[in-house]
Amino acid sequence: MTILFAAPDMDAAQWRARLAALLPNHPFVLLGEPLDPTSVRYVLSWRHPPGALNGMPNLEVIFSLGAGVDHVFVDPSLPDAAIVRVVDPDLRDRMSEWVVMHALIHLRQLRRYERQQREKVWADDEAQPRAAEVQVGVLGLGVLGTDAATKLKALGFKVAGWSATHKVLDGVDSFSGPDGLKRLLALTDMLVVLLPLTPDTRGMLNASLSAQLRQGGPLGGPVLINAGRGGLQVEADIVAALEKGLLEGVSLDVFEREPLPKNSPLWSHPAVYVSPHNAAISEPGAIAAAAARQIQAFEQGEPLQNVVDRARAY
Ligand code: NDP
Ligand code: OXD
Repeated sequence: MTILFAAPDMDAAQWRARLAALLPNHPFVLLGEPLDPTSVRYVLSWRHPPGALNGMPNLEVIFSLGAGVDHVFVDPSLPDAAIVRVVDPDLRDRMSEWVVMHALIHLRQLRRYERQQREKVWADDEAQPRAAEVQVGVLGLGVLGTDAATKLKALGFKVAGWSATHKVLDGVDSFSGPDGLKRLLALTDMLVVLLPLTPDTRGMLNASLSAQLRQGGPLGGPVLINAGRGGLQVEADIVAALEKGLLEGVSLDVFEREPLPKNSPLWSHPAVYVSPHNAAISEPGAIAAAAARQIQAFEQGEPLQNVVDRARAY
């Protein structure tokens, strides 16, 4: 019944203390510590080194310590265990706060008014579009995208979404498939991206996508807001689209390389907002408690929740 902690970037001591309190009868071992591989039944993983989970014949569940599981699938020799991801109301709400904040920043031209304040300029002649004039397109209508779409709708934005399967959401138009994506992009003034990183979605925020967004529009041009994963975007294409005027503004929480390299033009571009992959921090106490609850339920014969579909990779 050993729990193996395979998250080299995280504070192992804190996790050990949490799990010892929650599941005192389950030995907690760190990757690299002496271990009987046949005793490992559960793994807590955040970016575990590829191959590190091999040779554990009784491993049943890999708990991702984040909502995204692309870091798990990086391992080409992933053992055949269930993969469970984080679904947490606190994380969901924080993500929607970040999305709503950036939608409003672009709608209300925050950067312009910050500049005016710095320069002590009193100028109120700029047009102020209403949220109801702005069409938001949300890529990914899962746990996070659905909540963000609903909250943007409540603020008055026109909202549509795109997902692998068709959705029925009050007041939110649903698109799916490649043709649905084209149709959504052609309508969209503000693109919010809450997709997982999979072989199908990698690199899709590229030059071709920017060129398909509705040009002009109430914000003067389309805005891109991505908090899904950096691997979804081609940063050179995003910078080029800004230079060509195909994008008017950009907010990014995630990057091709993290930390974002100091020489990235995104840091200082006047139309770009950068945040350090903290749109929605997973609260470790809540995640540990959820994993412990799942382990207890699983051991009483109940099915696991939030299991990842390996074929879809999310
Ligand atoms: P979900 O699995 O609940 O939702 C994923 C959504 O993406 C679903 O609507 C799914 O469609 C859709 N989707 C997946 N692949 C495709 C595709 N090829 N074409 C069209 N739609 C697709 O995930 P969450 O909402 O919980 O999280 C989304 C992502 O957010 C995570 O994977 C993670 O990368 C990121 N994240 C970022 C954080 C941050 O701090 N920046 C924090 C937490 C998560 P369908 O519903 O039809 O299956
Ligand atoms: C993530 C998370 O997947 O923090 O980025 O949960």
